[in-house]
Amino acid sequence: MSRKLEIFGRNTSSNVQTVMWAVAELGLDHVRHDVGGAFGQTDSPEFRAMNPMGLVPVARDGDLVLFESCAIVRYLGAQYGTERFWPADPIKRAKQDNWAEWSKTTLAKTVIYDVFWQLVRTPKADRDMEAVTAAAVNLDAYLRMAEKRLGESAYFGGDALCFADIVFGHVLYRYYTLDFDRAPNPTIENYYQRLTEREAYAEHVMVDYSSLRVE
Ligand SMILES: N[C@@H](CCC(=O)N[C@@H](CS)C(=O)NCC(=O)O)C(=O)O
Repeated sequence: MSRKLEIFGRNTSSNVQTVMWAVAELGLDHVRHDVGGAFGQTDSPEFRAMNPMGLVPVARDGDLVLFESCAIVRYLGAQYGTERFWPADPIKRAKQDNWAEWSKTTLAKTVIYDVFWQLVRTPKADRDMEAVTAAAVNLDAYLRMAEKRLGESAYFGGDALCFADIVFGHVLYRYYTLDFDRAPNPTIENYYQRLTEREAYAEHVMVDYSSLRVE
């Protein structure tokens, strides 16, 4: 079996983008296969053997097959990350992982399921705009929590990007490009601006999602 890292998943998936951004920041030799969405293939027995959920992303690294975007990012960090990206000290790492887990389960969940799905993937007539308004209030509160932390250092790990920034930062592209009312938050806006200046972020996260739009 080839040892080259393989990522399975279409580039328009925010969860695939999380993984691909990490792959690019770590400079890993890899190949990405277009799977999922219009590309299909997620119901094939071969794919289900890799991810019984039939979802992207999946990563294959030699004999190791992984699903769940954050588990993949953590693996890449542990296997290939620099000390700044994935600290060896469990306490230092846990303090960052705290924010990574929160970003995935609270922040990204709200942006993707309560806003993105309503505004992009739901026909206009069926959109629940009250849910979007409620989500915007929650997101303002969540980002003020992150603001407190990011007011202390440029990134979650200090002055360099770490794995927690990948999980937190990937969803900001959709947050800032979706058409809904956002409360101002200069600290997070400044952080996002710095991400957009990173080549890996621009290539793998700032991906046009108009092909997913239903009217
Ligand atoms: N918790 C999973 C969620 C994976 C997921 O929901 N993937 C979506 C794309 S973002 C998917 O596979 N949708 C079906 C498809 O693309 O065919 C993760 O973080 O990897």
